[in-house]
Amino acid sequence: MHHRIDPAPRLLPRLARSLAVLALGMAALTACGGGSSSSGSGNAAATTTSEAPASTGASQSPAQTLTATEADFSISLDKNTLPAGDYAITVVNNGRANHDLVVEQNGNDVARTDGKIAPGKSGTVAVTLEPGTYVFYCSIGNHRAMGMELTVQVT
Ligand SMILES: [Cu+2]
Repeated sequence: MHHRIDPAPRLLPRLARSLAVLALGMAALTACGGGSSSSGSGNAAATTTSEAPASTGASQSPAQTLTATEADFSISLDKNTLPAGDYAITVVNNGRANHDLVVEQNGNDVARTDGKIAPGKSGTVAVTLEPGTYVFYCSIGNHRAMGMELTVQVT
């Protein structure tokens, strides 16, 4: 019986000490909290570094180039097959009238040149083409009806 009672009084001081150590540890952690701003900025720097490869991955698909040549009154492209993707379209006006280029999908204009293009000048259109049918046309006057309309298949 005596042997069973003895251990208990020994445990209590040990528990008290453990709690005291825990309290000290908590205090130390709290004190470290003030210095966590420096380690926080370190984490931010690491995050910025890790984002660099991600942005590189996003730019892995550079815009494909396409040239649309316009005349009075026609539109022609320098490519017959257009795989889906981002495009930087150069619009060259070889005509004597002002022209522009509008990209239409399902009856909705999705991209266009920034204003009209004077004779001998060129413009650009940035557009993402999805698989399907598009129409490239000139929106100036009655040019579309006069032939400045081109159906384009994107695959
Ligand atoms: Cu035109």
